[in-house]
Amino acid sequence: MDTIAACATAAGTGGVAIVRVSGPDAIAIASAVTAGDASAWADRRLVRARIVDRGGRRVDDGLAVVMRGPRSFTGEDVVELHVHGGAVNVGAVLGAVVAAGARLAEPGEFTRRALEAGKVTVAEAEAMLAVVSAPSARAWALAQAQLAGALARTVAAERAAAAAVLAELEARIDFPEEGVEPADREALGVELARLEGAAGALERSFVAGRALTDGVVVAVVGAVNAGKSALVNALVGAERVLVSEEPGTTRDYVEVRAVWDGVPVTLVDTAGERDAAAEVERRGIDLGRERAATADLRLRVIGPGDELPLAATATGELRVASKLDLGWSAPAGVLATSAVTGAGIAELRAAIVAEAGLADDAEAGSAVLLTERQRAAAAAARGAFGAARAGLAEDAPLEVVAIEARSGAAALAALEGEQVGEEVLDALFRRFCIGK
Ligand SMILES: Nc1nc2c(ncn2[C@@H]2O[C@H](COP(=O)(O)OP(=O)(O)OP(=O)(O)O)[C@@H](O)[C@H]2O)c(=O)[nH]1
Ligand SMILES: [Mg+2]
Repeated sequence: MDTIAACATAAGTGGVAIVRVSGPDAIAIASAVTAGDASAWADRRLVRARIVDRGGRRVDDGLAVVMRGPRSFTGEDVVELHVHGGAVNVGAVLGAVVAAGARLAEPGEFTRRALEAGKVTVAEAEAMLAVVSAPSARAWALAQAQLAGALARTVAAERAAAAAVLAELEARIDFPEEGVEPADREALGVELARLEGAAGALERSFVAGRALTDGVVVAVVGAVNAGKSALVNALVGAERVLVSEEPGTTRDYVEVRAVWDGVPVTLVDTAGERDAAAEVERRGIDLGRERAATADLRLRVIGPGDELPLAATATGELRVASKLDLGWSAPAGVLATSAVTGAGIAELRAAIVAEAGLADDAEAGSAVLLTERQRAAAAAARGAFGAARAGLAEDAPLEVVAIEARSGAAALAALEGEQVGEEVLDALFRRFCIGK
């Protein structure tokens, strides 16, 4: 194992920066760059340190601390150099550390070593990433709750329940002469159904987890002149996109960001739809359609005189009537708004947040999935427990039921990050910053 180094604090100008070093040579490297004997430093005690290059010339001065493995974040010997901030100064300190034998770390490599040392689970690493990249206080609180064990406790409880069911099933398989009493069969079925439901609830929690960490993309669509751009401006409370009585004002789609109730929202204002559009406008309409197709939600704006689209409740579509102040009556069941008077705008924001699965702060303190990887594992667990439950109900051989229950338990283990492949880890740690 080689020794890695990176700046653990954000790049740029700052009072203090922390250069982190981890690996078997960390203490020797600390000795070299401080012209001292780091092996004599007490564990986890800051010491004054002058940073020098190989020729003994002063680079910077600050503080240093050694955290000996295995009682460290990575489980290896770790040294932190607290030096002056600033990209050039940090670069010079890192240069001295590398000259003394360290290699620059890859993004997330410290956390990856912590994972390999069994210090954190994959799910915890994912929660750490969500903490450092939280776009709002609400997203941060959610991520901190998972890091503090909200998800781990739930998963541990369900894994224990799954193990108990499996033990029951296996006992029946090993001693078939004892048979399975109908009452036992029913109790096992109830427990498998409960596990299926618990895994399903975890799977669904990702709607909120994703909306809070990644945000939601809302495409604003409708006929030309429906008032889409005016509505976007009203929603964000600022004049961000062009509004005019000229049909076909918006051509390229425009993305406008906002945070409502802690939910990062990207509004995509698109070119209005009309048949008689010239070539450039046509292209703009197509680009808007393509963007809208990948949005989490489409806001269909219906102005006075616009046809009410037939697809009344297309999933992922919210219908809004505009220009309420003109005295027309909006179609039934459609939220009515006015960009001019502001009527219905707050309700529309709330409806968008609710559509994203975050109507109230029900997620607070509970187990919430933060990544697609976790969601897929929860879905696999739900499917497997469901298959086991169905198998039991249909009098399938207990071996078959046990195979499904076992794969449900394995999916719960995978949710926390046991037995996940290298590609999964590569993809995860690529999203980390260097120094984490
Ligand atoms: N009275 C009233 N007029 C509005 C309202 N919203 C928009 N308008 C007017 O309707 C016209 C079209 O508004 P836009 O927001 O540009 O409409 P759009 O749907 O973005 O139009 P395109 O970009 O051309 O597709 C403008 O003259 C606006 O001033 C409203 O709530 N009340
Ligand atoms: Mg427009």
